[in-house]
Amino acid sequence: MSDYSPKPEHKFTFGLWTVGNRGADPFGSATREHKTPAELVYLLGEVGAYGVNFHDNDLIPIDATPAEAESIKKAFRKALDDTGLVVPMATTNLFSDPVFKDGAFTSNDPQVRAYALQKTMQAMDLGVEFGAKTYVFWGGREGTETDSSKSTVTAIQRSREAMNFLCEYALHQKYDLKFALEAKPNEPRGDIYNPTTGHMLAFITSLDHPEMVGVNPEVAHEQMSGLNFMHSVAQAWEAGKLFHIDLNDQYPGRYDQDLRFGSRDLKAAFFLVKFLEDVGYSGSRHFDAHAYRTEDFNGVKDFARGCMRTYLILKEKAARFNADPEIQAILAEINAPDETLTPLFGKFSAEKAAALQAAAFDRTAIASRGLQYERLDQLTIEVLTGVR
Ligand code: DIG
Ligand code: MN
Ligand code: MN
Repeated sequence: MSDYSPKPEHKFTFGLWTVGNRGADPFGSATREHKTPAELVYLLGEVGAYGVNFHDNDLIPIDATPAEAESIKKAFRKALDDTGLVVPMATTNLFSDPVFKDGAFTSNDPQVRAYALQKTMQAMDLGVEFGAKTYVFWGGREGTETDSSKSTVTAIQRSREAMNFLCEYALHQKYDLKFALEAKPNEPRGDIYNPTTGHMLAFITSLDHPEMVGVNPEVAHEQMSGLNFMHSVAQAWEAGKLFHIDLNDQYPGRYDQDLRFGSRDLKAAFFLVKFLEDVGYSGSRHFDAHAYRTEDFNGVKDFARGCMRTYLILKEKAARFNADPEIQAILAEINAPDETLTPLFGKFSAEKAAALQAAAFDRTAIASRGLQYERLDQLTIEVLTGVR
């Protein structure tokens, strides 16, 4: 039996808001009691997590007095010291308070936009204080329930102005921080600007400091848009922009479910884990998910253990796939180069263009080739189901 127990080198992290989620939903109140940040750190230490992340107000309530804030931070710091957990990522809650009802950076109210900058700078200070090196921006209210309210172009320009300002703040403070933008198509009814990772990648190119900014794709969010999550992650990776990742699971066509990792689409989760391990992704494996509302805190620990254990099981399955002789033989055969054509690919030249234009292609013969993808996918299923 392999060892599927989490270790620090696996870099499994959870947000305070994930294991601290109290099981409420739009049609039902909380089913679990409140836990303090320190209590949640001890819980994560018990299940074997590597790190813990937070929104500013997960740690320090928005109306806490300075004395209360210091007391909370002291207890949190002690819990980190006692458990050895680190804080790789921090972020700002720019969505829960009613002041953000029309968004934060994109709000029509300049007071809100100014307050959002102030709150974010303070939250960046807090994150850096606890060692965060990645700063996530998720615009839970950066959108509209009616497009009669504001110009989309203006909203995008406000987003860009805010991101440029905050990049400059990080540089001014000499913070060792990278920004990771997290997309989501809607929350809950309003349409969110920059709704997918692809939109975020395009947006980043328009910033003053694009080198500081990457993406934090989340499984559920891309799948809410009907997209192949691993493809979004691969495109971000190929662009050098996969700065963080939010792992969970999601049924298509549903509102954001933040389910335990791998609990719904095991095949998609397999191809994601295979990709991350094949390319040597070295960032946090952050589970932005929460337990079923039916669970007590033993169930919450089961949820957290399940996220990490499934990741490790799929990591082992990916190694089996890569070592399977029949799978690798098929892949080698269907990816074989054609030495007569190899010189014609790559950078353009007039000679290459002339040779390609003069070449004869037997479309019927080419089209008649069978590619063995049914066999390949069946072998994948058999690796996943443990019969190979
Ligand atoms: C929701 O998917 C968002 C918020 O929980 C948080 O801002 C971000 C960080 O992972 N994910
Ligand atoms: Mn989510
Ligand atoms: Mn997320």
